[in-house]
Amino acid sequence: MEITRTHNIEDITTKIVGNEVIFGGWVEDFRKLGKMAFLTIRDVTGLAQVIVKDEMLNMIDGLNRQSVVRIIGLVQETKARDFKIEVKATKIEILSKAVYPLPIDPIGRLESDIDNRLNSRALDLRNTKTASIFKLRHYVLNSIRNSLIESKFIEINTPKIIGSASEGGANLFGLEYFGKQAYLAQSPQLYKEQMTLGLERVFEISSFYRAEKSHTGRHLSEFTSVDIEAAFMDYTDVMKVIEKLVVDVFTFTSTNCISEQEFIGNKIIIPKSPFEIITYSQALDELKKHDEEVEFGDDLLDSHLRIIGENHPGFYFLTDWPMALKPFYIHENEENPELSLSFDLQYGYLELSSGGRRLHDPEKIKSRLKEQNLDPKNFEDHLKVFDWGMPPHSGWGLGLDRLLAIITGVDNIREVVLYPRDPERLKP
Ligand code: AMO
Repeated sequence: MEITRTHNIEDITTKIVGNEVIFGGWVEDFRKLGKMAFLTIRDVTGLAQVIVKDEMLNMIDGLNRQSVVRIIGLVQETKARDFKIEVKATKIEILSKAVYPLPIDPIGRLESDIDNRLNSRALDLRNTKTASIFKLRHYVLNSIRNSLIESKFIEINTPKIIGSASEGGANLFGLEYFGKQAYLAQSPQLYKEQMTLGLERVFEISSFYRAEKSHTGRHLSEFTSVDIEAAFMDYTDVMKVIEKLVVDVFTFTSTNCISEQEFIGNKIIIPKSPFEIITYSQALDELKKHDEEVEFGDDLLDSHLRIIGENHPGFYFLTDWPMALKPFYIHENEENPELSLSFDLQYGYLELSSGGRRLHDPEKIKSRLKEQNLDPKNFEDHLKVFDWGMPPHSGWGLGLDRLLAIITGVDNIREVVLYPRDPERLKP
């Protein structure tokens, strides 16, 4: 079976009228008009109209939509409204047949709910909106890498099978590892901190795992995190890094992903910087004005963040959280030890990122571990690194799937993850 092609559909243009082309794609539509038929064929670059006549009509009789064909034909001008050119087929080969009916209609004429689409995800990608979301995800990843490399960060890969918790004991997936207890990493926290000793500025983009029984549109058991860690930077410095990254990503995608924005139906608007900074205490004051009963030290609930998000639509930082609410590795504010040198980056009610300055004195880390009922013995491999010349450092972790949901304007992060994992969903 010959399978090569000479052209992608986007390259079959008015410039090559009269030429022979060989191209392949999926049958999106099929209309028979007497002794003639019109096929619309899609590949990843676009849509082409093909005119089929004479003996070839028999070949495509009964051909189901989404079957894969290879077409040899001549490029000619067309009167069709939706196309600039068409291809008059001289040969059609059926390379792969699709069943009828398909489990979902990828063209979207018949709406399928998200569960059905996720169960048939590969086919769902034949829908231009879905495909555009994942093309956009590719461009977002590309511009994140560019932004961080421009800020002199070095990309690293840390282990996902680990021997002790990186974010404390809760939400850990355990697994048996050759007779030993192992876990799936919740974040690269400990490794990225250690790497500041050798590489100073590092970043990682990878999957991490949280065994949370959450059923929201913003939590998954497996999510993609963008993490950075930087020596000689304070939390205010890494806030500038994330702000630049967000603006870079919006600028790049808003100017380079025009057709993706059209197919998705959401225009990407570059956010204004600098982002607003609201302290935790200011947030409490705002909540009290809304008659919410909150005291210093209380975590901000989803309902609280919805109120604050309404007051501050778009991106803003929430800073200076109480130490009691922060993980063991976060540095206290030396002038007011009840407060931490930390921040969350919010988009309305949605937490997009959290980060801060880290402790680099191992004795302080040990006492913080004990305060949080964690056993310093389980962190020995990590703590010894702090005796080898650990620089002061800061960093953050950003949920890539949440960023994508913001950029594409979808409510549920499952839309922007190929095969989402949640308490109910382990397959496909
Ligand atoms: P945190 O636990 O806040 O911080 O996670 C950082 C960011 O990751 C995203 N995120 C998730 N996204 C989808 N599903 C989940 N279950 C999920 N959990 C987290 C969020 C969140 O803001 N080590 C620290 C970061 C640091 O200080 O460097 C950490 O993991 O967008």
